[in-house]
Amino acid sequence: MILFCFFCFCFTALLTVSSSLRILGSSLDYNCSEQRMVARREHAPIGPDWNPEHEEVGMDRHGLVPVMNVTWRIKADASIRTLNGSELNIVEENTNQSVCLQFSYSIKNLLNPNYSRWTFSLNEVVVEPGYTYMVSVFNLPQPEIGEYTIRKRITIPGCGDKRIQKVQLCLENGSLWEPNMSVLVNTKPKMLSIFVGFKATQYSQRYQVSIQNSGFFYSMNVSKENRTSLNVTFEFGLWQLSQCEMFITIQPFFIRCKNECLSHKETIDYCTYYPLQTLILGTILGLLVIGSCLACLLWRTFHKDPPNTSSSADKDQPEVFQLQQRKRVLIIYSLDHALYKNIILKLCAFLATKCGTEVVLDLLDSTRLGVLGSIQWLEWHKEQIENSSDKILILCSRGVQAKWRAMCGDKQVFLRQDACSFVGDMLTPSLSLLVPHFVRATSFRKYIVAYFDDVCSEEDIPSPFNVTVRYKLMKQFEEVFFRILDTEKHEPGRMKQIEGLSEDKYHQCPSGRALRDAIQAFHAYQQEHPRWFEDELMESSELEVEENSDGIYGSAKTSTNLTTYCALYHTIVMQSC
Ligand SMILES: *[C@@H]1O[C@H](CO)[C@@H](O)[C@H](O)[C@H]1NC(C)=O
Ligand SMILES: *[C@@H]1O[C@H](CO)[C@@H](O)[C@H](O)[C@H]1NC(C)=O
Ligand SMILES: *[C@@H]1O[C@H](CO)[C@@H](O)[C@H](O)[C@H]1NC(C)=O
Ligand SMILES: *[C@@H]1O[C@H](CO)[C@@H](O)[C@H](O)[C@H]1NC(C)=O
Ligand SMILES: *[C@@H]1O[C@H](CO)[C@@H](O)[C@H](O)[C@H]1NC(C)=O
Ligand SMILES: *[C@@H]1O[C@H](CO)[C@@H](O)[C@H](O)[C@H]1NC(C)=O
Ligand SMILES: *[C@@H]1O[C@H](CO)[C@@H](O)[C@H](O)[C@H]1NC(C)=O
Ligand SMILES: *[C@@H]1O[C@H](CO)[C@@H](O)[C@H](O)[C@H]1NC(C)=O
Ligand SMILES: *[C@@H]1O[C@H](CO)[C@@H](O)[C@H](O)[C@H]1NC(C)=O
Ligand SMILES: *[C@@H]1O[C@H](CO)[C@@H](O)[C@H](O)[C@H]1NC(C)=O
Ligand SMILES: *[C@@H]1O[C@H](CO)[C@@H](O)[C@H](O)[C@H]1NC(C)=O
Ligand SMILES: CC(=O)N[C@H]1CO[C@H](CO)[C@@H](O)[C@@H]1O
Repeated sequence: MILFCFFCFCFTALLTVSSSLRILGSSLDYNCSEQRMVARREHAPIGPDWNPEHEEVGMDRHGLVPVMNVTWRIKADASIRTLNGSELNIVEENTNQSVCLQFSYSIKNLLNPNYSRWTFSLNEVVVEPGYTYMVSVFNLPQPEIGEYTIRKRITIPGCGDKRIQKVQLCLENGSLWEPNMSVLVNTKPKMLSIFVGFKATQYSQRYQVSIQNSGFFYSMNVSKENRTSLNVTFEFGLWQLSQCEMFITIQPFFIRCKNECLSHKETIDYCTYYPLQTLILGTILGLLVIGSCLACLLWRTFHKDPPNTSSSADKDQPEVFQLQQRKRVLIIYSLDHALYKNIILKLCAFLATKCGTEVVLDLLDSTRLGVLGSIQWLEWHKEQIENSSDKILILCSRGVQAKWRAMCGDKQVFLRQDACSFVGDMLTPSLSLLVPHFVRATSFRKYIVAYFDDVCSEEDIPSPFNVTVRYKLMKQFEEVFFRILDTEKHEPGRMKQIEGLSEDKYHQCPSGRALRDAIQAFHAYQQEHPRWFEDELMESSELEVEENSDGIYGSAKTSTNLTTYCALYHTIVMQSC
């Protein structure tokens, strides 16, 4: 027989300060220290033991709070006749809050009428999730010497545990909230809208929904009011996005955890929603048709101030969020050598950290490149740039000149670094896409042609770019940066300067120093290996393997039709000169 010692017992209780550790149904707190009901005796009962089958932790019957039941058994021993009761102590380990109860009873028979051991239980001691309690029980009276106390530690699980997660306290802490977030991505021309829907819970009135990636962070607050599900929609211009991955977070504000509640996160890859663009081919053919009027446009561009395209482009930008726009620059280059690649990467780091410019580089955008493929990737960025004040920086080098000549019918070049790179040669498709665009008067301002004069020379600049300013890096880096900013360095009556970008100062910051070291390293290598470029060229025999693999030469094929364009271009240049 189990005797439930729940409040119907005659026990001695002393009132102390209120605490969260208490016995349900009672407003009393219990403390035995003042009154020892039974003095120590020579003939004392031996200790009790725990009932191993007993579930200790659960909810109270109203489902409001977590509770603990403590159950112990009396050993069927002759000393049972001296038994006068039991004392139970529960101490919370961190705060030493305690409850102590004395139970008074006497037993004549070794076993209860059911022929099993006498069992006592204190039910529904209110406890806190995550707290640890030391529970101890001994029988009364205690022996004169020593003690027969049994002890155990009971750790109450957190709200995540099935046994207690439904208690009010845990619900108010968000333990059962499943937002069941649904995300819908909608692509419109130049726009991306992201719908986030989720289930609200009665215990949190407010929710903060945010979306972010490395470049931006937007958030919206929504109130539940009397709805059961909520939704928010974010809208972006595609130009705002530099990474495929975005993180959506729903932060609830529950009654109990307030600002520290667990948030729910989801990652989306919007690139997978982006429809494939029409192929570059159409663009090129279209441009060839326009080609007949290129000569006069080119001529005009050459002889008057570049037109201001940025003002009209700005209008196209979505105004959903007033985000201060960072200047963005797409870098076109050739992977001539591992050391040259290092220069490019260091330049990107310098542009990003020192100049606050957003850099678009194939090597750093592998996810999107993988999704879109090289042609679509370029086409996409070109479109972005056309519709904004962003710029394209063309870095000329031996490889750029060689590949341009190959496009115009010279010997094909295949560089080792291209073969190693996951995207292959990006320069050839870039040139075939950009050169026709470049010669259009309105696009003139978008292009900045430059080369590192320590490791490249003016001869490395493909002839289409002869008509424009060709900047030497890092000597004229400041001018390049002014071009990126769309500002004139020289204005009537004054000359602007930016601190720390001049040739003798740029390496004073860590990213600038890394860039200078990279340039010097390649320069030194070139001194030692005058035939470095030839060494980087791959023989056609080495290429057999690559021919079959996709990617690299797929794009080269597109460019063969540019040969027509080369011829056309040469005639234009000659006419205009
Ligand atoms: C004795 O045990 C039976 C079955 O286990 C139970 O139904 C009954 O209530 C018990 N008797 C007492 C007095 O507890
Ligand atoms: C028990 O009560 C006495 C007097 O009320 C008090 O001095 C003592 O600190 C209490 N003990 C505990 C463990 O709360
Ligand atoms: C505690 O005892 C009560 C009364 O017998 C019972 O209803 C409840 O389920 C027990 N709780 C646990 C966690 O065993
Ligand atoms: C048990 O305690 C009561 C007082 O509560 C006392 O009268 C009685 O003698 C005690 N019995 C034994 C066996 O100690
Ligand atoms: C709790 O009691 C133990 C032993 O009595 C003591 O060592 C410890 O410092 C106490 N902790 C607090 C928080 O009072
Ligand atoms: C989540 O929502 C979907 C559809 O909106 C529904 O089919 C599913 O059962 C929901 N899941 C949960 C756990 O509510
Ligand atoms: C949303 O609520 C949070 C927390 O109260 C606050 O910090 C933030 O500024 C709010 N955001 C907006 C957009 O109102
Ligand atoms: C709650 O819903 C009722 C209709 O169901 C509507 O009349 C009331 O305005 C709503 N309250 C709030 C605070 O939105
Ligand atoms: C989004 O929430 C609005 C109310 O804020 C509601 O009218 C609309 O139906 C919801 N849309 C969806 C798709 O759930
Ligand atoms: C309530 O939620 C917060 C945040 O998830 C958690 O840190 C805390 O432990 C929870 N409280 C309980 C009692 O589980
Ligand atoms: C472009 O300039 C380079 C060197 O500055 C020169 O060798 C080449 O002939 C020029 N090309 C044209 C088409 O003018
Ligand atoms: C894809 C494409 O348009 N290829 C064309 C390239 O040019 C040759 C002749 O110049 C055409 O036959 C191809 O169709």
